[in-house]
Amino acid sequence: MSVFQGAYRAHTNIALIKYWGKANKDLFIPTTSSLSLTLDALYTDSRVTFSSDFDKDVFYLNGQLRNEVETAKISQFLDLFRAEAAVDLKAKVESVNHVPTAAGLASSSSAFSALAAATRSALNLEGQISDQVLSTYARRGSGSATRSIFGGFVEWQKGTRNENSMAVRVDEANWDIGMVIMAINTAEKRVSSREGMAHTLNTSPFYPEWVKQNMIDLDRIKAAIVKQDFQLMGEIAEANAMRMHATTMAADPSFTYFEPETIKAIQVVQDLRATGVLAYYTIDAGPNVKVLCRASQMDEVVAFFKVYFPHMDFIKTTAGPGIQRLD
Ligand code: 2P0
Repeated sequence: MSVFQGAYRAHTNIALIKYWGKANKDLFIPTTSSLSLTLDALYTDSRVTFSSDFDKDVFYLNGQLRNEVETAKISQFLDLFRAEAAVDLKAKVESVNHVPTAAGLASSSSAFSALAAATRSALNLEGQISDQVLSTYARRGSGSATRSIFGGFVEWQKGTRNENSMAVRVDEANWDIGMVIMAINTAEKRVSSREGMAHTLNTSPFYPEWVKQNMIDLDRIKAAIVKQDFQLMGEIAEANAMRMHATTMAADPSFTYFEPETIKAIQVVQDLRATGVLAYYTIDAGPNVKVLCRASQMDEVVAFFKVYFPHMDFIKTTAGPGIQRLD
């Protein structure tokens, strides 16, 4: 009997310059590059065991055996590594999401980067697959997973083909950066990001402008990060998020991820900023608002928000690391 095992942790990331659309659906090549902040408080642990004793792949998430559809996605993902290692063993995948239940955050970024790293380790592929190359594997599970291989600020360079659509480290983000996440609605989203971005790309007349502007935003935010210009970084991130959401509103039929509380939270961030606190919002394919602020001012940000949202759950986090080996 042969048994191979690997276990890794990967942290979730939140994009400051968004990924919103695929140039190649099968390979997950995006229409634009994007840039994110990896977060310390939210992560996935994944353990992969390959054994000649197994006759099919099985997938446990948070201790529960998952259905065939979900397992088939995991199998396809594992096949990329099985091909590279030239092995034909079936696997047991055990993943645990350490995302506070109230977060209501999609965890596909941490899930597929943790799984990619655990599988590389189990099959002893470290010599063939560097961390950067590993990001091209993670990408095939979910686009945002590309960026979770590394910590701090990370760019996903869109590239032109499978081999060069990859993550690149930008900055460790160890300069007083925090994020406060507001759990406005933690229910399953009505339009998945995968469907939402495809529908927007296919029908929104704003989409080509989004692609052009995203390149400008990316160059500007990288310059702001290098200079550690927090205010400029926040302003660009906020504008970029709104530009992404504008494309959805101009889609046909139109849709939005915003809920009434999302708009209210945006206004609270603007009011907070008027008091002199550097705070900027970003919003993904759901109603929850994430506030980019100084780590040293996160308590102040939460206290301000509590006045308007007394029953809301808040998660405070600083920048997180890249993939980490477990055991
Ligand atoms: C991002 N989002 O850059 C953007 C901003 C949501 C809005 O990446 O189809 O789960 O698996 O590649 O990565 C969420 O989409 O989509 C996402 P797939 P994914 O973070």
